[in-house]
Amino acid sequence: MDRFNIPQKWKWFYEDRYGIFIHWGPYSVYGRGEQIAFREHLDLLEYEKIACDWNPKDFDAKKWAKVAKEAGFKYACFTTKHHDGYCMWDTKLTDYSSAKQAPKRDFVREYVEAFRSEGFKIGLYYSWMDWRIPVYFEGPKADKKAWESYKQYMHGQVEELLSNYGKIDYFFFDGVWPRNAEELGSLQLVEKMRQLQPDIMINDRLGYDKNKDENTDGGMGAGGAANLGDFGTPERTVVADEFRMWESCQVSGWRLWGYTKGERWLAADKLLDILCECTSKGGNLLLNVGPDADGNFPDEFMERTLTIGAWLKKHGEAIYGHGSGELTEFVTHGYQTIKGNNMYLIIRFWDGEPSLRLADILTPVKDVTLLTTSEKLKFRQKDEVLYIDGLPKKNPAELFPVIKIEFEEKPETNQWGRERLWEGDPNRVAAWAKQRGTDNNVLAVR
Ligand code: FHN
Repeated sequence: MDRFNIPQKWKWFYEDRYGIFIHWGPYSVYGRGEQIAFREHLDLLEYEKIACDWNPKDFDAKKWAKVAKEAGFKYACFTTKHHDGYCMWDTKLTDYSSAKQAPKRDFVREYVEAFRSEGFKIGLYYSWMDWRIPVYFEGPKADKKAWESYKQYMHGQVEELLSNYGKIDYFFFDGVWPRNAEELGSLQLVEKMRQLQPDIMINDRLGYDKNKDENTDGGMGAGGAANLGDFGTPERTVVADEFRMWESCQVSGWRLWGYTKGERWLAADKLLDILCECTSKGGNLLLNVGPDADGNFPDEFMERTLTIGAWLKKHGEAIYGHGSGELTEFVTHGYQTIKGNNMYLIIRFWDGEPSLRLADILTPVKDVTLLTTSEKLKFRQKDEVLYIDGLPKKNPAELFPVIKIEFEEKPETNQWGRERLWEGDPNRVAAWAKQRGTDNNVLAVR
């Protein structure tokens, strides 16, 4: 049973689990991330010249889509316009676009068609913020006319993106700071978006609540609002949203989202660890890549994500299609994920012991398999503890081996299993301690 009451039209998001985030634009020419203009306080006219001359020679969205599919991604999100204001589609509302400048191409159309043809759900990213527009930062009070004109520009561009590119499944707003939902007119825009794309999912970066003036951003004004949007967007962190679906967006390098020359990279096992942590907590991972100025995915990104793709080919049932996260405490071995009557033990640390002990399991077990090798494993249950025997000494997987436990029915745990460390009723810890006694000297018979 899903933790949230998810409408059928959005089940794909909850079950696909793993998306590719593509940050690409003229900033890739500099090779120091997507925020270079702001972070290095560049002259915006100089930046604009570089941006207008930018003309990637290798960009091939079909190639991107094939790599992403092989890597096990199930949906994609592409930056149509980042904070620099450069538009990656044939917008009628400005000439600062890939269609009107050097490339003379509609990159959004090429991305949508290529990824849709490979079976991906299609996401578009759009930044409210545009560093070229002073009134975005001065706000409506400073110049009502200029504000209204920019608001119409933003709304008009989102309507273009949702009218001219077929079915769009998912929309990722970004760059809210310092505006609020009322100023952005985001709720009115959401209504229009749902008319244009009735099944679309829209994220939470719709503006701060002007009453709370909450600044819940994950960085340069993400503006994730707790009470707006169809899904939460914890950034660079894995924090389960209590009341709605959520997706953690993460960089695959150490820091920046846009292409970075000389980038340091997170290792494949660390990236897989983040994916498993998201799934075990009942959420998604949107993992980022910043293609270079010519439109190539960095080799280091492909190497790591194709390794994860190979792992997913064998172990994907432990990640895709899940309705809930871990049942009991498993941090000393790795992660648990649950799907129907099955529990998957994703083992981060292979200790080489012949048996694995899993406490607080109430439901009878039918079968246990080492998914990595498909070999059946012996098991026994006694006093709410499951013992799995016959484990190989050497780690059977290049990354994380997985043990699949098939229960007679949906697995259940007891009170201890339901509560988490240092939370809940401290008396449960006291009751556990009393089982030993109260004397602070050694009581164990040896
Ligand atoms: O400022 C942006 C940043 O460049 C990047 O696009 C991330 C991705 O979620 N969002 C903002 C920082 O929160």
